[in-house]
Amino acid sequence: MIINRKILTLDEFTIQQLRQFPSATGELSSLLRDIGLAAKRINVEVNKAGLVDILGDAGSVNVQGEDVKKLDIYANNQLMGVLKHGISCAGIGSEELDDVVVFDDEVSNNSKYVVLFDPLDGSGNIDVNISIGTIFGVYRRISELGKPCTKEDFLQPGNRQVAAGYVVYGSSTMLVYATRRGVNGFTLDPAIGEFCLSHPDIKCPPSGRIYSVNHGNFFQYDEGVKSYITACQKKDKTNGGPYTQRYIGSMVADVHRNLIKGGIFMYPGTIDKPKGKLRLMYECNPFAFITEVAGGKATNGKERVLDIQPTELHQRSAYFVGSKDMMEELESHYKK
Ligand code: AHM
Repeated sequence: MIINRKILTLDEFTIQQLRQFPSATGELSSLLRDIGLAAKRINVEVNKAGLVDILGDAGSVNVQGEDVKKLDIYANNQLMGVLKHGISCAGIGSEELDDVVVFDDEVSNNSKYVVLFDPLDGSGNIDVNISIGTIFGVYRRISELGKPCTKEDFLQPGNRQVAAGYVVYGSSTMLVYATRRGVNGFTLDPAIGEFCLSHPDIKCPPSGRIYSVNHGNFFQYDEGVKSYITACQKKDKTNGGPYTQRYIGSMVADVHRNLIKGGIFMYPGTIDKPKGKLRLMYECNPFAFITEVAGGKATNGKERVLDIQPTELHQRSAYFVGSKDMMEELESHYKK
């Protein structure tokens, strides 16, 4: 009799990982399972977006000065809810909220972690049925256990993340998370409502043939970026011909594709916005962590993203992330 290969669910996988560390408390595994639960709830609403009256602006403007969509608020509340009621999280910071939320109760004050997240990235694409995503970074708090967490717990450089991940709501829904031990991807099986391990030990190919950038801003970019983009277009037959340009405008989907296939994603600063558009704490740091664990690189054009000391929660950063060799070629154009 042939017995089907065992499919590991997210919960089974995190428990197996935990067993390798007899002294581990299970708080991180529990936190990842909480985020998985929120992701499933968000997924249900994202899938209904074309059917129910949930589309459109909620009528408010977030701290970045952008219109807030109803699904953004829903996703934010789901994540906040699971993390507040779980046992692992002392507080959260969200792209949608002006300030951090400290869960000041007995369990939370004794929890080891704080989480920063962008509940629904690429939400401008909801109305047109294009993939969107959730991004999160997990930090061990530096304030004293037993007391409420503090702002300093959140303003840590990305290299202090203990885990980071994202969910892409696409042709299938996937949750990918990284710890320092590796990156693993889980696809949601709608039949059983579980994330199942589908992409074990993801490695970012050292090189690729895809570059992702908003070409409309080309003349606003600095010379290093323009020179690299031109080089991507001028690759000749000896090195496989010009690279392919792919830009969805939904970072989770763009970076996910490049992580799997090999490629580079760029959101450079422009003349008008020298720090670009993307948020260091909610978008850049989690993907920098995931990509580095997978073997790739992430910089702001000058320094490693994970080494930037944040000064404010909502700060922006120019951003380049992807396959190691492609990132190094970009850096050589910057040096020139
Ligand atoms: P959002 O926070 O409004 O969703 O914006 C973030 C998104 C990223 O997912 C994407 O890479 C970028 O904005 C696209 O911006 P642009 O349209 O300027 O190229």
